[in-house]
Amino acid sequence: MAVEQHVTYCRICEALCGMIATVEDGRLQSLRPDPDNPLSRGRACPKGIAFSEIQNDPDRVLSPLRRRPDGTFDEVSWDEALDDIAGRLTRIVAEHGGSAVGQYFGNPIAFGYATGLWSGIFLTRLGGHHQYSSGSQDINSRFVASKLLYGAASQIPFPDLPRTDFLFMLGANPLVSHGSAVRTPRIKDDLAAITRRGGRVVVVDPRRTETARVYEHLPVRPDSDAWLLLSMLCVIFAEDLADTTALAEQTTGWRALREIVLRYPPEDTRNRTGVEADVVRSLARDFAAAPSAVAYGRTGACLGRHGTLVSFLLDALSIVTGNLDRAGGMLFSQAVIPLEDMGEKAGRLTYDTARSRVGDLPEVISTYPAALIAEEILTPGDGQLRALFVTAGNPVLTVPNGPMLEKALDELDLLVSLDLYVNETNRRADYVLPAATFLERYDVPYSFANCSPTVFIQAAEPVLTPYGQARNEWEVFDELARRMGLSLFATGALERFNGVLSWLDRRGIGRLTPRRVVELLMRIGPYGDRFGLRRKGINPRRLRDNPHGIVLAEHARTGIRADVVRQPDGLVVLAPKEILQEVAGLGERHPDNPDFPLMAIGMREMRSQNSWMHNSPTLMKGDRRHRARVNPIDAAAANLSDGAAVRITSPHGAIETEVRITDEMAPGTVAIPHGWGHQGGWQLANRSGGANVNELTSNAPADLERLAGMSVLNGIAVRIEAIENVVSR
Ligand SMILES: Nc1nc2c(c(=O)[nH]1)N[C@H]1C(S)=C(S)[C@@H](COP(=O)(O)OP(=O)(O)OC[C@H]3O[C@@H](n4cnc5c(=O)[nH]c(N)nc54)[C@H](O)[C@@H]3O)O[C@H]1N2
Ligand SMILES: Nc1nc2c(c(=O)[nH]1)N[C@H]1C(S)=C(S)[C@@H](COP(=O)(O)OP(=O)(O)OC[C@H]3O[C@@H](n4cnc5c(=O)[nH]c(N)nc54)[C@H](O)[C@@H]3O)O[C@H]1N2
Ligand code: SF4
Ligand SMILES: [Mo]
Repeated sequence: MAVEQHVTYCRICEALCGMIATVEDGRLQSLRPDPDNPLSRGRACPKGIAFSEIQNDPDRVLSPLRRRPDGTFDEVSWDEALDDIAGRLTRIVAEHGGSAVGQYFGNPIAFGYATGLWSGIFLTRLGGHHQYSSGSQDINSRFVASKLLYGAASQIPFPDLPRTDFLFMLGANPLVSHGSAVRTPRIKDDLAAITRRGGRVVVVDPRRTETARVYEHLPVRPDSDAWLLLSMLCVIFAEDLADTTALAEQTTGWRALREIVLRYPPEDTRNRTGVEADVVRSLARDFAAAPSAVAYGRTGACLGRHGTLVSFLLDALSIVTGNLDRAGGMLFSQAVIPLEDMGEKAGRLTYDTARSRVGDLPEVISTYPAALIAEEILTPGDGQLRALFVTAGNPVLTVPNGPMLEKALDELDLLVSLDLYVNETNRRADYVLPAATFLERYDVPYSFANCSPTVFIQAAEPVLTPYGQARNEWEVFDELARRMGLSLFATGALERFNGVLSWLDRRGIGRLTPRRVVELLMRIGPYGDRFGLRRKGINPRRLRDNPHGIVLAEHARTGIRADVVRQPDGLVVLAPKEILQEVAGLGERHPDNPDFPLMAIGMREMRSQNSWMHNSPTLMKGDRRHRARVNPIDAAAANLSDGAAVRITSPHGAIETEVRITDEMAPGTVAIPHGWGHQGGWQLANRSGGANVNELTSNAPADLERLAGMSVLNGIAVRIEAIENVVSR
């Protein structure tokens, strides 16, 4: 028997930990952490190790499935599936135009280089505009803040963790999430090192999280961060703690920002945030006085009613204190593979160049809020959505108002999904097409991998031949185009993507594959070998010879603001009109309602990954159940005991689940994990119970965050009641 060891890396979350795969006769035996990966150095989390159970899952979809009228699936050949899909798409486009076709791509797309690229080109080639992603439930508010500040939506500045003296962390729980929009696989060590060298880590969170427990916890009312940050900035300006030299050199509009924030002294925002004024004052002073400091936020910053504003103000805090673009502060992300740079240069990473048909919300990098999909399907008229691809996503569980979306999907003329499983979304699909796992494909990371304090690159060859009939997603889109008689690279299709592909195409480099594209970009990028002109530069061969990855620079570059900011004179814009308006409208939509006295927020669990790892026996071992976390005071008020079955009701829906009573929650606040309540082809997940928290959230256009069209998933008004006849176990 041939037993092989392959060096690879995990692509479940942004840490991208190095892994060693043991393969025997073409089957994966196990995964273990790679001790020789320079960044993760032998660390991985339980999900990474347990991915072997996803790879080998008997419930995995391994051949194309076609849905019968009774809702069950038949296995069909790729040819049958692709011919039928191509034929139906051709008819839909002929009858209704390309604008009737759309796609939703989910979170796992961010961890491969090819799928997003090719599926996007395919949709553009058809003339489709209905582009949606998990981003509107995750990070689009961050992109918009970056567009407003730096003129570049893809510019995601990140904390220089190895060198900072003060990390102000708001709405992130990296000891569980392993870091998002900052790539540091050993984030536990990185945080510990900050306090070890005498620095501080302050965690602003309504819940005393796993991270908050280890560091300084500042509890805050859900969805009140905008007021907290305005007050911190107010103190910094009012007490002359701002670094006006840096402001004059790096920014425009800071005086206008100062004027606005001076209206929010901490004494006035206390009722909103629940944070005492003297606490805000000393925090602001300490942050400004620290030798270096950085403010960082993630989903807890992005998913409230003012997600774009909060992301903006977090950056402003670092900038105003002179901590932008310097060691220990907030660093600009910089690509090794400059795909986004090309997009920025070509002006393709747009914001608000168009508005949605339903809801009048802005486009963010050519995507619209996924919360609108249901209404876009159900609303007749020009541009009505009639055919949808769902690639690596499960929006019925992850997008607000899952039940409405689920019903709307049935109204589509064609629903096609590429996935590893039959999930709660694609069980409604006409076709479920088996996708290759990350171990079955070549990869090299870009996008979020650019948010790395250490500049690093690693490419991974496939570890396994795809199981069954699984295929790379990009090849499926390539093949569909071929069967529809379309050339993906004819004029027009490239418009959205940037000049680079047409540039490559014009140079006649042969058949364009995504791998060719990234390898070319890598070679002409800032660390590339320029086809031999730069002797130490990287090229595909060097990556192959160094499978554990290559450290390109110990520290990400500083002093690059003028090169990366795409605003006039390379200056950061601190008072864009969108933000001024947003501040002016603060509080207009505060959901005070005596029928719903509690505020629900989200939480992530160590052994879950959004909705899709609940079929792994190892991860589901022990007492794994869906439980809402409730403070003892609120539990007593509702007469709940620990483990009680409860009904949680919001103005938009109701779910039934169980409670865990814990003082890690502040009174008045409830935390509910998302991604539960399964009814797919994953049998263990189905048996594990729980409920879909997105039955409580709203998809009404008026309820979405205004600047980025973000789903509001935190700060949901709810009430909680015991269910007398306890649900059977
Ligand atoms: N209430 C609430 N809702 C939330 C959140 C929250 O905090 N609260 N968080 C939001 C966030 S941050 C996110 S990112 C979204 C996630 O939203 P989604 O991306 O819609 O959902 P996932 O659960 O990540 O589903 C991923 C799907 O991809 C499949 N998959 C995994 N790997 C691959 C692959 O390599 N190829 C293919 N083709 N398929 C693959 C899985 O089987 C699964 O069906 O959820 C959001 N929803
Ligand atoms: N184990 C595990 N890891 C994951 C995932 C997973 O599902 N499981 N998902 C991955 C994905 S898709 C993402 S996007 C990242 C997310 O990475 P993180 O954002 O670091 O993860 P969360 O645990 O959601 O942290 C958000 C925090 O915000 C807090 N919060 C909620 N509302 C508010 C608020 O109004 N104000 C403030 N200040 N805080 C608030 C929550 O209590 C929570 O602790 O994690 C990734 N990593
Ligand atoms: S933290 Fe876990 S899930 Fe994320 S990349 Fe590392 S091993 Fe994979
Ligand atoms: Mo996410």
